[in-house]
Amino acid sequence: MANANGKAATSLPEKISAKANPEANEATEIAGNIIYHAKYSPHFSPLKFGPEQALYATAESLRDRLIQLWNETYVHFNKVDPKQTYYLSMEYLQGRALTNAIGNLNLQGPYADALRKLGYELEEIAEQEKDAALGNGGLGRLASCFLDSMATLNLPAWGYGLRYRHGLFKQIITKKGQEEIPEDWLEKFSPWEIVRHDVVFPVRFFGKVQINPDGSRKWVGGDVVQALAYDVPIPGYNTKNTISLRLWEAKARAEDLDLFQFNEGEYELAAQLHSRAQQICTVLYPGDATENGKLLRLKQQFFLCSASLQDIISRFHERSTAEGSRKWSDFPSKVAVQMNDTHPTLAIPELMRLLMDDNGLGWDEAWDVTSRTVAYTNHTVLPEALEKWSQSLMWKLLPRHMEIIEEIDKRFVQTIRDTRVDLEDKISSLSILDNNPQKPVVRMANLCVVSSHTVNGVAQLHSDILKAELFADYVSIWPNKFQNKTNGITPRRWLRFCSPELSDIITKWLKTDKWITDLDLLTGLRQFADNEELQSEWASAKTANKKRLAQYIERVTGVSIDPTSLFDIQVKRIHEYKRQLMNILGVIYRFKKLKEMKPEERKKTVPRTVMIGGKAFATYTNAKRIVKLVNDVGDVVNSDPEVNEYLKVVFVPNYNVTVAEMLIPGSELSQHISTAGMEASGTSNMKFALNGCLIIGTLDGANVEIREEVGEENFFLFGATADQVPRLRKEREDGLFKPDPRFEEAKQFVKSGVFGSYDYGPLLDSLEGNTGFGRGDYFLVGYDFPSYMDAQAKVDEAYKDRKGWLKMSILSTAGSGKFSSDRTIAQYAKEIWNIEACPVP
Ligand code: NBG
Repeated sequence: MANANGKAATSLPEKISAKANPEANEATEIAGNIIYHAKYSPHFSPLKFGPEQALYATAESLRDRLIQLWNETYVHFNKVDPKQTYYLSMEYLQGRALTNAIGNLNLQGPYADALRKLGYELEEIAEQEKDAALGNGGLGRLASCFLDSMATLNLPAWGYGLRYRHGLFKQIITKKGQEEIPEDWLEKFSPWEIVRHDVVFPVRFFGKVQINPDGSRKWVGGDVVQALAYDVPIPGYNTKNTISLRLWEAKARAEDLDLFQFNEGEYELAAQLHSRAQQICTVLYPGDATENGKLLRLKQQFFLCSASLQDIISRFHERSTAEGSRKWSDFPSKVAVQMNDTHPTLAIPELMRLLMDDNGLGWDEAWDVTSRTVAYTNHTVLPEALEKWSQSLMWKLLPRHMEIIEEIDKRFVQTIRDTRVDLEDKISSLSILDNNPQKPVVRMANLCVVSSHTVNGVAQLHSDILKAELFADYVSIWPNKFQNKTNGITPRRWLRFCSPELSDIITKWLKTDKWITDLDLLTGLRQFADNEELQSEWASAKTANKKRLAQYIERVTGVSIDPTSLFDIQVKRIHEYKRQLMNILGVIYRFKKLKEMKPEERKKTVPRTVMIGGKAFATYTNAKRIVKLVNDVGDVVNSDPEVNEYLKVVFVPNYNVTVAEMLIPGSELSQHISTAGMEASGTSNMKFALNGCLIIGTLDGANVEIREEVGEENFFLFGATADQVPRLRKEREDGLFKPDPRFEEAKQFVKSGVFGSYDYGPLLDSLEGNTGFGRGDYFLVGYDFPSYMDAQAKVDEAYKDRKGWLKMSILSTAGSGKFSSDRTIAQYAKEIWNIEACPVP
């Protein structure tokens, strides 16, 4: 590795002396503090100071400062004792932390200079960091954006999650298509987490319910594992407030090792509980096809809920002793628990249990406290994603909780019978327990709705659909329980830090950088949308980002792409409802037409680079086939000398937060083309729009609101609307669907074998026939294809008008203010949590 002077920087520079200085602000001091950590918080043997050693030492120097702010925040919250929010989520997609921390603390300049003194560029060091990928997709990244906003808005709030040893799998692409390999963020260690050895709670599994002489009940026996807290600091932007993401790790105690058995040579048996504890946090989303897999997932969910609630209650108690006894009825005015989807639903019966069995509250009192404390966010209407747990599994793992759930259900059903005779025939769908003898299950979403004071969807359309369909009957019982909170994204990570070039231009034209925390100010760009000077600066920032992206693509895929071509990107989890298949069929059609053209005709077309990226769930076969198809199409198109000047197709491997930070700033067109009504919100659509990227999309999720904000003339709309979808599916069933010839041509082309010998039959079959599981084009690819292709033709036309395109791009950024997660979180704080800012003085 060469340093700034082109010399190898593998040892510590001797000119700068090691000096502990947690408050260092200035480059030389910071460099001294970095060296101090390299020397005295060693993780490597002493001689070498390569980029990796530099990363850890730099992170630790920054952590010094974060710890200070963090402690101040903790002390301040403790003193003021405000109501606090606890965000419970099985997923966080934090990505890298270094650039974000330096940026939020506004120390870019000094850190860059300090590292240069040590022979390194900041970017080079930042690139050494591994993503913390403790999540799947949008839901996990949303949680991370929310933490950034909570800290920035000085809200008293905590994130709670699990410390998975292996985050979301790494995707590699081989001849066979996608392969998964374990993720390794903790292979060495994470410099950001701090273990709190004093924060440990027992969490029980299995066992039985003991009935005491006074009639009270107690959960006893079974396995007890320990939940140990690892805290990750979440610095706010431009504020002292630094909050915590508390991740639980599962452990067994020393005394749980059976020494006798061990000495008998029965090693596995002796360490049984240790190994069962260890399984809990080994991976994110262990496969749940088997009974064992289901059990492990349920354990994970309960582990998160139980540890977090014990922690929350102990914080509530801490104050009790300080002030004399605190009343339980005050709990909801000190604590707001937000459940990120149904994964943390067990928080409900666990809070009930802790209140009743451990703290002696009666049912009514416990129910009042619980239902005033918890709120639930729904993130999907897809039936397969609405969790239903087998009752027998639940009785086995959580016998006391099942009693409580039964009681909640019984009381709820009774109230309906007593007060709403009109709903009598709806009871079987409204109840929490589905007692279908074939497969008795607990419907987690129903438990959430019945128990929460507030339920929200994540975009206006989605919230409307929840109220009109999924939860319609509940709305008639509790008309005021349902809200909308349109998702948002943090403008720090998703514009300021990932595209410093564009950010500087925005700051220059708005004459302020206040937009970073007040994103609505971006509307101030509208007045300059036609300004040639701004347009030319805008274009040069885009070009720089496109070049950077092109280098990245070449490095990871070997494909060289032309930075002057239109960069068209679709990145998200691979799912049939997101319709990557429609995208690639469109590309296939374009390729075929280009092949048929004469060279001079081709020259008149708009050169395009289509990039598609995303992970397919390991057992989702059709999604994996789509990945394979995109790769096969890329191989053929990119090596076709007649066409590859005009079209390139790249599958971007291992899509994650860091890859997104590279792709989004370099994008010009992005595709958000889900079947209307199926994408609850989408959040990458907001990131692209914020970065001046135009959207081709359906009227789905947050697209609807993005289009409203950026202006319909700046959005390439196509496709059926959500309210048409049921009728279209019906028409298809009735054999009334007439496919567009372009659609047939594209499919036929794949079947002809141009893209290789892989059997795409089963994938293409999903588009054929009129009914049947996995057939009949449930996602309406065929129906929407013609309007999609027409919209793509409009994109090409629009791109030819350079000025027109730049204007649209500027207007897109200018209209993205609404999608700041600061706005979203401010609404949650006011309208759901009832909490207020608590800034550290
Ligand atoms: C996802 C939706 C997205 C949405 C994110 C964040 C789940 C269950 N849902 O559309 O599919 O943007 O949640 O709300 O992951």
